[in-house]
Amino acid sequence: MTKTILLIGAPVDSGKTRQGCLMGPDAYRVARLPGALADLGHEVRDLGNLAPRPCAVAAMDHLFELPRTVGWTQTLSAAAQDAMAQGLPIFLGGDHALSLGSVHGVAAHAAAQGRPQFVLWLDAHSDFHTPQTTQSGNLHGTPLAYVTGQPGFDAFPPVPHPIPQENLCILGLRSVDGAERAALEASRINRHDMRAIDEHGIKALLAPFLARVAQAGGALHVSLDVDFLDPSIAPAVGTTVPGGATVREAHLAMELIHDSSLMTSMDLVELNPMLDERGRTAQVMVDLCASALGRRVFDRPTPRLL
Ligand code: HAR
Ligand code: MN
Ligand code: MN
Repeated sequence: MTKTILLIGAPVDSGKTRQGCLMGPDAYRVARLPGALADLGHEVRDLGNLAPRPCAVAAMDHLFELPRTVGWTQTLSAAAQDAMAQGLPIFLGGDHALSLGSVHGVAAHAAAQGRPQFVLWLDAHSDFHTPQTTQSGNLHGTPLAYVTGQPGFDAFPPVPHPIPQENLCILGLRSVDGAERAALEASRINRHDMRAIDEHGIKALLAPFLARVAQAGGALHVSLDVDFLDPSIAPAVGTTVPGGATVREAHLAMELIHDSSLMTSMDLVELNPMLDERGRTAQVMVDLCASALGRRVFDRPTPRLL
């Protein structure tokens, strides 16, 4: 089925100290993301790049760029709610702090429609810190705590529609801090580390989650962090962790997402073009996004989730 796809540039670079993700949206354009999606028959509208709302909250010493990140959250939540009324938004990051806003916005849209919101988080990291537990002070490590309604985000917009923990699935984990690990273990979040992918394969982990989304008639937001991938295939990220997903594992995840017809919004995050090698990371992200939206070699006569 062809869709109206809205490309929303979100050059967020305030979520961590190492700069460069602000070049991400243009790298995706240069790597021909709009053309790749149009080739699949979709109507593609590039809405250009957003800018953060000026924000008057007080800076906090232990948090990097808090006011700017709050401003981005306001801007992105509003943009996400707008875009959801028109089609399928793809947020071109920008670092993962952008998901504070994109997920906040899509969750508000789903709530207004009376639909449960689900989130698939493909990442080496769990990004489940609060502003109190983060050791680095980097807010790109906090979006999952924010959108599930954890306390401690007083400087941010309130979260009237928290994502229920059981509606979240994290795949690819291999770098989880102590405080996050304790919080995750006490939570109902579905989480799978790289060992689980090694032992069971990505389909055995992802298909049951997709089946639950389908069963619930839910909206599905997919947040793809570059560092989900192994650094050997995706070097352009500030927080590389060896032992990540292979090209084929990642494509299979995207292909299953496409077969499910469930994805309603997507983030492409953490690409730092300054760290890339001849654009190969931007290219692999474009190809993965195309797989999620229907690129394939052969049709499967009966796509099956389970
Ligand atoms: N947990 C570490 C921290 O809080 C690293 C977080 C890194 N996050 C990302 N996105 N790169 O997943 O600083
Ligand atoms: Mn992340
Ligand atoms: Mn990460």
